[in-house]
Amino acid sequence: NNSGKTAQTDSLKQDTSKFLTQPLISNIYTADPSAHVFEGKIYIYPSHDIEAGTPENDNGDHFDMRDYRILSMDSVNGKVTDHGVALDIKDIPWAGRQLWAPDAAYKNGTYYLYFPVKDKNDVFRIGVATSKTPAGPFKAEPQPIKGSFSIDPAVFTDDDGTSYMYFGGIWGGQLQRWKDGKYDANGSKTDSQKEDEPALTAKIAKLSNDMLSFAEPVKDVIILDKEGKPLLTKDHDRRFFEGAWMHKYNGKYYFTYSTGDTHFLASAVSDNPYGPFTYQGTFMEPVQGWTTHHSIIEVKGKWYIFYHDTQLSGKTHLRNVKVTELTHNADGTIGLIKPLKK
Ligand code: FUB
Repeated sequence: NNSGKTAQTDSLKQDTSKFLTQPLISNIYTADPSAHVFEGKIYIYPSHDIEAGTPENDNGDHFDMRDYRILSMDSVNGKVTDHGVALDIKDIPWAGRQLWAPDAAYKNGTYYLYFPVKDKNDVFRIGVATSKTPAGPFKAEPQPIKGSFSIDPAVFTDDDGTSYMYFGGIWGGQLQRWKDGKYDANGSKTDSQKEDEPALTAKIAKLSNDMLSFAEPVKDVIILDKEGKPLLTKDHDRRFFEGAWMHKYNGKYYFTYSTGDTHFLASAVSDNPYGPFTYQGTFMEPVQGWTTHHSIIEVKGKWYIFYHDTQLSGKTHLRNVKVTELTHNADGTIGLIKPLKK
């Protein structure tokens, strides 16, 4: 989420009847909710939005978050517990600024918190921290994950126990500045500049058995249209922007993501976790706020999407997390969600 632009819908702030759902908590601002069922409860790993006083710009500098707080619920409509600070930026040795959208995973008695933060050279990298309990506190590894870059890690563990990290985000997420494994500080601030060529892609890498490093070189997550052609840079309604998530339903891999400046959540499907994925369509219309960022989980046989908007503040950088049910249609697409009542 990188723009100073304010969505038209911001005028709806505070009018609760206009919203499909209500914020899960209102004592703090939260965004980018990555939800998981751990130890029989729903745990939510969000960004913790604050009024840092950092001026707004197209790089998203106003998203100047400094710690993570983890939430949990016994059930989807149950009471929400705020577990307090799980990781503070001052305890991440290599961090510079901006703790953005995290995710979490569990393996062999350890919980892993994955997080993007700019290093001391102002380049986004992805770090990992560990804990014996899902709500932390988490202890950060001394260095970022080797070979990691950009933002928005989403870790998916397949039925065979293999874990993969999907990641990346363009514009303020810096993905467009990485070519051939090197960062170009003078590169584009937005998309690739080649409008008629394949769009920039999210990235994927299998994780090592100890979940602390990439087990293979980073690969592209290709999204094809129904004719089998890659989505193009100029196709802002459909191309990947940020906020990847993976879920498996009926044996198919659903890669879901935000289209950023066009404000949609979109899905693409494959028989393989690496893709290529075939674009299916938009499954969530724009929220109040610049964009949303989501996760999808199954709880007791029903599917839910966790997402955010700016209902409580009306301000782009002070968001609140929400949840609503998600459905899979008989044709394999995801049912369209309208977060604002018209
Ligand atoms: O919260 C900061 C950034 O905004 C996230 O990393 C993006 O996905 C967007 O939600």
